[in-house]
Amino acid sequence: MVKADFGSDFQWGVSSAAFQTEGAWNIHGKGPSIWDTFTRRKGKIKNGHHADVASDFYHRYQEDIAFVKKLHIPNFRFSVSWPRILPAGIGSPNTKGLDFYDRLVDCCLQHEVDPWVTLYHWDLPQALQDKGGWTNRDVLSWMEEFAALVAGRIRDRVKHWMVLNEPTVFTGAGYFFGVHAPGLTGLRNFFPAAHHAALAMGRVGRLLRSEVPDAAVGSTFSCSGIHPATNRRRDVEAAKRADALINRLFIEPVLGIGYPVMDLKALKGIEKYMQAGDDSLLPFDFDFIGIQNYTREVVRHSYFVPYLKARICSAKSRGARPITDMGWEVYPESIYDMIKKFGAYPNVPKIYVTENGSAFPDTVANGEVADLQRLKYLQSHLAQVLRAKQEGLNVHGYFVWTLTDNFEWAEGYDARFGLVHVDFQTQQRIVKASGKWYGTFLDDQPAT
Ligand code: GCO
Repeated sequence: MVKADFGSDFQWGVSSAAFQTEGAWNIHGKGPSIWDTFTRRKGKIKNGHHADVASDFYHRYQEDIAFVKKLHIPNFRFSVSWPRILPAGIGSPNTKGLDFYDRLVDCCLQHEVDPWVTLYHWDLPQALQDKGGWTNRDVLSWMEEFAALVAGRIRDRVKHWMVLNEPTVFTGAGYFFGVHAPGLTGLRNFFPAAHHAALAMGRVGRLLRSEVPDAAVGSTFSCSGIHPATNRRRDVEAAKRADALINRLFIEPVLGIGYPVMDLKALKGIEKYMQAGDDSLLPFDFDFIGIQNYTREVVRHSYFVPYLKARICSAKSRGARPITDMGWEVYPESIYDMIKKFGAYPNVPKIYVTENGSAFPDTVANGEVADLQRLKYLQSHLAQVLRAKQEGLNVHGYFVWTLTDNFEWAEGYDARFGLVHVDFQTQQRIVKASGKWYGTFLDDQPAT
């Protein structure tokens, strides 16, 4: 497998997110985000880790973008910290925050790296959470204000925009299970948060299209192949319900199909939060869809799980091998299946894999990190992307998650996903074997 197999217009990249990397949580006028609050709550993050410093990208972005260049990666996806540029969520902008993204975009371009921007990668301003956050329909106008401010500053140089990162995860983990910020639980939080997130994609998508006329506008969706544990009917039905929740809940309203209520009856509860006319506000003709895949899930019927009546069988309990540091089974066919699944919807113009990667325990020996499991993971997943491409499926790009080791949400710093190793004591960076491999793979002029 060589880069040329994917065609010359295939987009290659690496993805990152503000809260996981920037640190600088309270300097130069930044306001607190829901994650700053959440990481301070006892027992919420493994080992009591927080992201006050993280991988210090706010101060080290030049060094990190130099790695992107050195590894011949042509596209860098990052997110904008909303509370860094609007400390109170709305109202007066923080010039120093905007200046940071201005410098970051320029730094990318100086290195001939194309910047791809995610607007919302989960770090809502705490001031807005105090008003209900995603459960408050006003979030739509708050987010428009944020998006217009970002667009106004960098639209002349940024052509790829993503509205939300993984709405299923931030509404599910943050507003139903309470394991991510803001730590809320229950359907009375989840349903309004989910509906407003679904509406935000179209609302902000339309705004970006008018503010940035030549923009490619997208949004990113988490997805996993869902397999029934057995072919007994009740497990097959359970897998269908899990698929509706995990893979279909957000893409289908955006594509004009509506919420997948037929296959997950409990979703009917979302209708309580719908207003007249919402049916026509949900769909938006995105220029591209970002899909983010890491693993598959095996699902079994369960009477004990309310609403869903299904449970995920952990990779460990199934004896699956290999398993990553996140407890996820390595199952490369899943990425092919997801490209096929999302590509089968009508009106999906282009799919980019905007995240794929793995966490494994890394060791530094003689200044090197021989992360062969991660390397193999990337190669085996790319082979499946190529398979999809060669079958004529609609996939046009692939981004590795992620550039440097960083703050992995509730897992803290234990789960390392980077192509570049970070010593969180010294902030010293070492390119891992996987990073070197990706760099060689992408090099157009390999040394002979
Ligand atoms: C996600 C996020 C990333 C995670 C990655 C690994 O999309 O879940 O975009 O922030 O770090 O997925 O879990």
